[in-house]
Formats: sequence, C-alpha cells, structure tokens
Amino acid sequence: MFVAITRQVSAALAACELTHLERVPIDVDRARAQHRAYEQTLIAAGAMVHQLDADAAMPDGVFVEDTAIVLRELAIVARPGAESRRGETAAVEQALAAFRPITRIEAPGTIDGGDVLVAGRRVFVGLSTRTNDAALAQMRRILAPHGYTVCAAEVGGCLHLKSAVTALDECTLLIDPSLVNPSVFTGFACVEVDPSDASAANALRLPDRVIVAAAFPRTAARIEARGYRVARVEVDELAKAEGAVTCCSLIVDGTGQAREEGPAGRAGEGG
Ligand code: CIR
Repeated sequence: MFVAITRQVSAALAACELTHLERVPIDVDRARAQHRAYEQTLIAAGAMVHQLDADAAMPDGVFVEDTAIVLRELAIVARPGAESRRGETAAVEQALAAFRPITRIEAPGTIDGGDVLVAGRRVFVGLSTRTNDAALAQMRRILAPHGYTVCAAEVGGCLHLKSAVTALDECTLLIDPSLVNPSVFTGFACVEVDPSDASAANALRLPDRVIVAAAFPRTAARIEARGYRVARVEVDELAKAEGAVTCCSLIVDGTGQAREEGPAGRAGEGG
C-alpha cells in the first residue's frame, strides 16, 4: 500500500502553459475521463489515492508532480518555474505534511518536480527553462545530510528532465538518448525508448509495475522484455497540455510513515 496524491483536472486546462507544443483544443471531459482511469490504474497497483480539488485559477494543477519532490526522509516543496503555477503548491504541501517533514525551495530558486529524477541515493536535477542553478544548490544543501548525491543534467529539446529519462527501478533507467546525454547516468543500466515512439521516456515506477502511456506500445514491449510488469494508460488528451504519466501524481511510499493523524486520503477512490 502506498499513497498517490493527485489533483482533479481543472476546467481551465486548455489555458495551460505550453513550451514545446502548439496549442490545440483540449476536450476537458475526455482529459478528466483519462485522469480517472489513471487513478484507477494507481488503485489497482495498491495506491490509496488522495485527490485534491481542481481550481479554475490553476490550469496546470493536475500536474502535481511539479509541485514537490517526495523522498523517504522528507518532502521538498517546489517553487515552480512558471509563475502561473506557484499557487499550486499550498494544497500539495498541506497534503504532504501528513506524511513527511517539509522543506521548501526558496527564491531565487525555481524548480519543477518534473526535473528531479531520484534513483536510489542519486538525485539528478535537470537544468531546464523551469529549473535553475539556485534551486540546484538548494537541493544539494537539503539532500546532502540525508546521504543523497545530487548531479545536474542539461535539458534541451524537451520540457523536463523526466521527459527524457525516468527510473524503472533503483538501478535501471528508461532513456531517450536523443533528448539527454546518457553519459550523465554512469553506473545505471539503461533501457532505450523505441526510436519510433516520440516522447516515450516518461514512465511511472510503482512498487510492482510500471505505468506507460498507451501511445508507446513498442517502448512498453521493450520494458516488458526486461521483466517489468507494465500497465498502459491512455493520456493523449492530457499530453496536449504537455503532461505525461509521472506528472499526474506524487507517489508517497511507506504509508507506515504517516505522521500524526495520517492521511485524509480516500482509499480506493479514483475521484
Ligand atoms: C506545464 O507546462 O507546466 C504543463 N502544461 C505541463 C507540465 C507537465 N509536467 C511534467 O511533465 N512533470
């Protein structure tokens, strides 16, 4: 059992931030249906989904990953690179405080959780249009006492570091070598995305399976061939807002570590 924090799709999703995609019409009802199915997939994998309410003033609120970095020892509340997204952190911080001590990235640092890849005791921070050196320095300062090594990785050609590389387990990465230099990730086994699957490197690792967007069947097959159980989800409507599978949840492992009264989450509900 683990907790997954999610946030409902905002009625204003179509006004989302966009960096690499052209704006196209978004069917909010369809995005909501896909988001509900995503939550059901989390529940099937053993998650207790703690769903936050949508806010019409927060078009990108569904992409909760960007608002915090959750580690076993603490949670770091982000200071998102897009000003329009800074209001998203308050409700997430409140939810996370039930499970982890909280630390915050402070100005002038900016960081999106999508730029932070944690694999074992190694943390990679993508330097992107959203995440800057000041936040990298704060991450180092916050994490060193907990025994994490923090490395920088340059991000170009995609929104976040985790658009280019995600962890399948503590020692294995799923990577798109056309988007990030693999030499940064020394010591890791790497599974490359199928070159015919554009933007397929974003997979969500859960305790007993990996969630992959259904749009990437060849990459999913590669992951399965390496022995992982794969769950496929349709997220193409959310992808129009430049979202992918990691960005729609914050995974909080070890619910035994809930603090005080524990979660206000709704076990088994998908929203
Ligand atoms: C944004 O540009 O901030 C949103 N439209 C998409 C955020 C996706 N987040 C993620 O991949 N971690």
